[in-house]
Amino acid sequence: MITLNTYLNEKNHTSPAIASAVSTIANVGVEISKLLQRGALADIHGEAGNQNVQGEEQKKLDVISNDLLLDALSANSVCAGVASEELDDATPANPNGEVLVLFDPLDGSSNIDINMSVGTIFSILPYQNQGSEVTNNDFLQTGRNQLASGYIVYGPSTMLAITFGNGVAMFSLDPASNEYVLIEEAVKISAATNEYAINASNYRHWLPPMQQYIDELIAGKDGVRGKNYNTRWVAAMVGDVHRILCRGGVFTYPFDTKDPKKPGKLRLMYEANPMALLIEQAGGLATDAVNNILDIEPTDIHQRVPVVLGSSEEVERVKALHA
Ligand code: AFP
Repeated sequence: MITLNTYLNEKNHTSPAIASAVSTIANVGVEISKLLQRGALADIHGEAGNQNVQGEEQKKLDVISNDLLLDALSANSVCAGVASEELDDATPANPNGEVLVLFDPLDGSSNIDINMSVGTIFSILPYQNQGSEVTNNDFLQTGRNQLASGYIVYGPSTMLAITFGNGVAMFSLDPASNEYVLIEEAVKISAATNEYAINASNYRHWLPPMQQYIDELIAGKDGVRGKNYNTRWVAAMVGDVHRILCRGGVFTYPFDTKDPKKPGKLRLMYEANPMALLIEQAGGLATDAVNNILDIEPTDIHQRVPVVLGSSEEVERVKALHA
């Protein structure tokens, strides 16, 4: 039985600083998992009564999870600063720290109150300005610079997926010992799939190539793709990406014209980039329909981006239709 701590420290998968940051995040994940297990009894349901920088209503658990991660990472000397979906600007920590941590503390907030899967997504970047206090600009690095990325999915069991740029490992949290135990060391996504995830209620706002792609999947055996497809939608990206890492599939939150200020719903730095690295490391692809997600030059820590990721045959088809 290999625990996360053994994996991080004894198998030389990564540097001590990155291992320490991941360990801090994983420990907070145990706390969030316990709160979710108690649900309404832990007073975590309902609205917090504030809006975040994106103008979205914050749930109580968004705020609690954000505070837990912020406090724990700020107290870890390896961390130079953090950026979060729930914080307007980057928060400086130790100016001599080696890494920057970005996170979506609680992905899939609309699932909290209905006892469905939610998650925590994180991305770790090198800090290139040691000795100075971090600013937002320090975080504006492409996804290719990520030293590690991963998520914790809080479902019927709590699981953690992580990459250090050399494959994807998956762990399951043992609630008896509070240890994450390795269950799969080389996660691979099949190139072909017959499952897709999209919120189809936005169909009329999509660009014609995305409408054509989904039309093809719905046509199934009778259309150009020649096989039947099935839809799955968790409404938490963590849940959909977890399913794709487990059994393949394609997930997309594409460009849409619903709100001109939001060219896609998902955030590049703490949602799309960390998931794109996991997906690529498991043999899949991640694109905004034209460019690889990991090559997009960020201009803002909260910028949004269209996302198509998962099994390579499907992602290639979407790219071909958009070319
Ligand atoms: P939050 O970041 O507000 O929790 O939203 C979750 C999310 O960005 C992503 O995880 C889901 O795939 C997507 O929203 C669900 O969006 P819809 O509510 O439009 O289906």
